[in-house]
Amino acid sequence: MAPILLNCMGNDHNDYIKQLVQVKNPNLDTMEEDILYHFSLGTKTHNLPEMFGDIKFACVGGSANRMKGFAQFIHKELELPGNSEEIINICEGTDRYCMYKVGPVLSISHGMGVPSISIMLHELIKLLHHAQCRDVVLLRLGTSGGVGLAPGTVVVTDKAVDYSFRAQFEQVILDKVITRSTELDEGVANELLQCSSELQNFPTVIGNTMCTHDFYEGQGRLDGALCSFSQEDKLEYLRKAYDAGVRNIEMESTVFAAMCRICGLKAAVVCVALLNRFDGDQITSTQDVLVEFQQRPQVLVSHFIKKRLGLI
Ligand code: R2B
Ligand code: URA
Repeated sequence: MAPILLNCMGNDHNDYIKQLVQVKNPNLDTMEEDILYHFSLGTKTHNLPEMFGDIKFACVGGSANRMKGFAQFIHKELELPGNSEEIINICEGTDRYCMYKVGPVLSISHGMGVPSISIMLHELIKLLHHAQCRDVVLLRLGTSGGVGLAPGTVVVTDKAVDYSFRAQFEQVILDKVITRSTELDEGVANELLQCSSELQNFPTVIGNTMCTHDFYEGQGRLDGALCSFSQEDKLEYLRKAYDAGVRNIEMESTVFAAMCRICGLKAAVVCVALLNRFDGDQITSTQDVLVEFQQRPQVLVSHFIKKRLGLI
């Protein structure tokens, strides 16, 4: 009898460990305190398990205002008590990032580009680890340039790829370039796609997302302060990207996918295409149209969260 019992306990324990957010840094165990500088939070100054232990969805996006708006939106969608207008920025001690907690949902801004989101992710993953959160899904809600898509189309990322369409992220560590895989969670992506089919008039595709280190030259735009290639060169590159399955271009997905994967976090990227890059480079839609487009990833992710919580 005893060995069977032990075995069961072992499996439960293994499952419990698997669901925890893993950090891959032995140094953290030896530190008396961990200061999450860019969040203005710390393990000694804040009770992170009490503040964040129930988090199940960490939603991130570039703009501070948009992520505040998302927190207010999800507050209404989950029909939580209190006034969504009075929601508090947990990171008010710093203006680097903003963070709002709405029930089991965190909404955090990450700024623009790989370095900015990667700093935020180091601290977010440590925060989730220190808070002993379990079974957390990370979702990036963003904007992007569409490749062969009508403006307003939502792209759920299949693979996050680099400038040469490889599903990898290169990180310089000391004097070496380390290559990390950027595979995302297929199950979550399919769940999101299913959610999109349950919404009315919600054009959504699944496709590869190319992550670049620049908005202008890095994305083959002809309208930056610098440009050394022709319209034909640009179109040829975009066609190659399209043939490699790329449906949108943004600036954070590869490092997001790579870091989540290494730390055992399920992750997805949901970005709306603001324009079709085959048609131009400038974003010409009116402010009202852009605001509505940017709400689309929020609507989709809210539907996903409500379904996961068994509310619909
Ligand atoms: C999408 O939009 C931003 C650039 O305008 C960048 O953060 C991204 O990934
Ligand atoms: N964000 C990007 O990174 N590229 C675009 O074209 C639009 C938004």
